[in-house]
Order: sequence, then structure tokens, then C-alpha cells
Amino acid sequence: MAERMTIKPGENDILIVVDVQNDFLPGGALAVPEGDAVIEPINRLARAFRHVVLTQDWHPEGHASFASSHPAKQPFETTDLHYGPQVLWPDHCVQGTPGAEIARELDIPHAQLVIRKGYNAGIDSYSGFKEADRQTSTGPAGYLQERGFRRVFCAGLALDFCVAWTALDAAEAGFETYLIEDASRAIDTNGSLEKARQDLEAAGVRMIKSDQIVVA
Ligand code: VGL
Ligand code: ZN
Repeated sequence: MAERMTIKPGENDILIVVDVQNDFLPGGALAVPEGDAVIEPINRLARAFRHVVLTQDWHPEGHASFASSHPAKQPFETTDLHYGPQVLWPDHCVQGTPGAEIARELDIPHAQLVIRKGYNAGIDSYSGFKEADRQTSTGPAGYLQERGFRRVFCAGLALDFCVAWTALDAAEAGFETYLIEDASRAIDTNGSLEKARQDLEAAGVRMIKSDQIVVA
């Protein structure tokens, strides 16, 4: 469902740059294939948006989403946590570590807010809006609504987890929501990318390319 129209970002539009952190880049603890390829398009896109916020995956040591917290489990296996199935990951984005830092190459000095997520030891949070139990809010729906935004544009890492879940929650919160595909990259484990695409389409999230955004 590629939309070919072009969009000139204005005062009611905000770009959410998801989890462009060292651990998701090549050499990182949970490196997303070609993760570094998002930096150049995001830097270019961000200049078209007056309003940008960042998300930052920010886990305590021993987080429930880490395979190392479950003795019998390996990374990329699934387990059942109290809120449902949870993919288990290598330890990543531990609070205060270099791997958790926003990539140095990201050049968005005008970013207005950093939304940290995944800080509750027992709950994962792919989305920048709501944690994986689907109850605990991380707050941005209210923030974005109070600031009067109408359209939300999402890009970053990883397309099939944190970018998708952020976009799905933005749509659910009532924003017209776009996912900029070529400014995102996927992990793609056990069919996750295909599943994310289906969920995004069902939710009415519009998949677009960065050349559809007019950069003045
Ligand atoms: C992410 C897995 C675990 C992401 C974060 O940023 O997509 N994926 N934590
Ligand atoms: Zn994480």
C-alpha cells in the first residue's frame, strides 16, 4: 500500500526516531542487519521536521527480556511472561552503558524529548507509548496530544519491533501515522517482519519512503 504522494512536514507533524542506539548498530549487542543504514536518511529527514522526539531502549541489568535472565533459554527463543509471550534477547541497552547511548552519528540537535522505555525490570517495552503488558503507559500519547500534533512519522530500529509497535500505538492513540521504510531496518526473526507488516496494514499505518518527504 505504498502511497506516492509527497508530504511537506508542518507544525502538526512530528518525527519519532526510534532506538538508534549503539547496541542496535553493527558491532552492538543486538545488531540489526544494516542498522547503520538508517542514520543518513534519518539525519536528512530530521531537517525537514521542526518537531522531533527520540526513543531510547533503557533496561536495568537482569531485565526480563534478556535470555540471560532465564537459565534454560537462548537469545531469540520465546518464553511466557506474566503478560504473554516474550522474545528473549541478548543483554542490550543496559542503563548507563555505551551500548545504550544514542548513536553519535545521529545529528538531530533540535530533538525535543527523549522517551526512555523498558526500564521496568519485569516488562519489556518495544513501543515508545505503552509497555508490552499493554497497560503501563510511558506517557507520550498525552504529551503529543497536548502539543497538538496530528500526524506522527516513525523511523529507526528495529522496523519489526520497536518502530512497528510505536507506530501501532500512535495509530491507536488517534494520530495519522506513517512509517518511513527506508529509514528503518528490521531484525526479522521467526517471521517477525511479515507479522509486523500485516499488523501495520491492519491498523492503517501508512508505509512511505523518505523521498516522499519534502526536505526544503
Ligand atoms: C528492540 C528488541 C529488544 C528494538 C528493543 O529497538 O526494536 N528490539 N529491544
Ligand atoms: Zn530492548
